[in-house]
Amino acid sequence: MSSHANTANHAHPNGDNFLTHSHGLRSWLFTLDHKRIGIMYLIAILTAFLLGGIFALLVRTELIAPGQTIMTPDTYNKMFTLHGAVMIFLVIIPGIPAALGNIVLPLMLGAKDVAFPKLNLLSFWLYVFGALFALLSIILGGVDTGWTFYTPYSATTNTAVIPVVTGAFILGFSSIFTGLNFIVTIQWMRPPGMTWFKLPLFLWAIYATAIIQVLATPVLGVTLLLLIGERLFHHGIFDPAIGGDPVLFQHFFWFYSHPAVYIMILPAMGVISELISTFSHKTIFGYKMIAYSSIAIAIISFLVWGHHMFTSGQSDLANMLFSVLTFLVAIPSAIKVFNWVATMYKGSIHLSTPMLYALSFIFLFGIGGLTGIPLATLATDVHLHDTYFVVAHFHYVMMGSAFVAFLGGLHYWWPKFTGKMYSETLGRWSAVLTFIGFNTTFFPQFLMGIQGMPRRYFDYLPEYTSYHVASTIGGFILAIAFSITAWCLLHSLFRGKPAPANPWGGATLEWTCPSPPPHTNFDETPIAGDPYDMTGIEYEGEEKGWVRKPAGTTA
Ligand code: HEM
Ligand SMILES: [Cu+2]
Repeated sequence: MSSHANTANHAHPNGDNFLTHSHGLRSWLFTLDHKRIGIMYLIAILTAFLLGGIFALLVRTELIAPGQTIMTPDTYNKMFTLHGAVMIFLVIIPGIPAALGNIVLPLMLGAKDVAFPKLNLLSFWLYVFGALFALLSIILGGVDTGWTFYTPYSATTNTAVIPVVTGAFILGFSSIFTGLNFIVTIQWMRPPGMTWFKLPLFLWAIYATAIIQVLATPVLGVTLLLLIGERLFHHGIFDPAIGGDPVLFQHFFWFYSHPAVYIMILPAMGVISELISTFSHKTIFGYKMIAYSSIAIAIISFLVWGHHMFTSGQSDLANMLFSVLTFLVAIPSAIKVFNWVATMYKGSIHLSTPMLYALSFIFLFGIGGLTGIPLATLATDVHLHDTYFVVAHFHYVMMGSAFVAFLGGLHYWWPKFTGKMYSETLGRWSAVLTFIGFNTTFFPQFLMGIQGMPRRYFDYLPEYTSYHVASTIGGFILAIAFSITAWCLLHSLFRGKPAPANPWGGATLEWTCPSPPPHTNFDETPIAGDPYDMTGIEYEGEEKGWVRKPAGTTA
């Protein structure tokens, strides 16, 4: 039996919480409080998302008709490069771990902070610094290599490759330090009672992600340094004109970037495990399998990079092995989906805003994951490679899954760290509209991809027009949906009702401390029980939220 504290509904004795604990800009910029660092990440990441979103809308507007619409081909190349680089390196990779993870991880552990608070602050500043470097390239005229920086083009183009690549290099350190910090925190700071198999699944996912961050990111760092070296000193590693091998760059790049896609999706899966259980008011089905599958995904993710290079002239044997290994990823992914559905089965499902995002995730990840299979199949990939089919695939997994899970998590933990409830009506509308806008944008891209529309092209044949028009309209629906989300959340800060400690009925430890939590989270280290034990958690109205009744007092 778990012994969660029951006092949580009452504000902290002296009314102190981490938001009011100290005042002034300096108290934020140099804070060592993981919650404040998480919030600063959140603001930075959402700002980057706004910027990346504007680039996306410009790209989609250009593509609404064949020929030139609003920008020149050169500007178009820079626009999709910036869009991709900003969204991947500044939004999706740090989104869940650095922002939500920072806010929630110590709370879920009943801990006062992460293991290395100063390193945490350093990670944040490295993020800001790296982002500024990357954006400096805009002032310097932009970059046109695509987010993949493929050589030899990236070694020879006269656009601002070096600042962006340096930015990505610095961001890599931010990611590595966050990973290290989280590994040590989860390893050493679990409270009494929290054995490995009592660890919330979000934390298993963060742990698995952190391992990838620490092991894969250095490879990207070295690769990017070599690329900078190639440009500055022409040492002939990647550029065939001076004796280099451009395919080597692809190997190095994907050796990081495939695992990186799991840096994006694993934490998302972790969020979904929490949401599905809480909003079904049921213990999670197949806890151990979900936990093991996170680790399995992390391991397999290192063995499949070659599936990005089936058409690069790689040997047939390598192609076959990478194809088979890629199919393996489907197994742990499917295990998770099965367990989420089984958790909902006969649950008492509440379609609150975060749950709508979770359901969207399951659907969109289903499509994103399944469309990976024809890409992993040699015969079909030769046709689909470098078409819009790939673009649709990775948007279903990165935006439809990882970003939607981020939004789900944001809405789930929002009342916890802001202390405010947002409007459920607005929240649900924006979740539904996001789902509609997303599918309108990206589903047509599968269809045109199958028919041969290449990715990254400025112009296209007239027969693709209707797909592009639909896709552009979808993009603007998404823009409306995100504006509603932003309004809904910002409005709650000023007008929202105060949030109870546990507004949703979650059983993990973060719901036992007040909303917003005090500076040091918990007065005493709580004793952890089963993180998905919902027995005795009952709803006591809007003001009190869900309260765990001591054993024996419930029917
Ligand atoms: C779950 C099973 C998955 C399978 C079997 C799979 C398979 C593949 C394959 C074979 C490709 C290469 C296609 C080509 O370029 O011809 C690919 C591309 C890609 N996938 Fe997946 N994938 C899966 C999940 C994911 C996830 C979860 C993410 C991200 C969160 C992701 C992100 C990407 C990206 C970003 C690319 C293309 C990058 C680029 O060329 O710009 N995939 N996927
Ligand atoms: Cu991959």
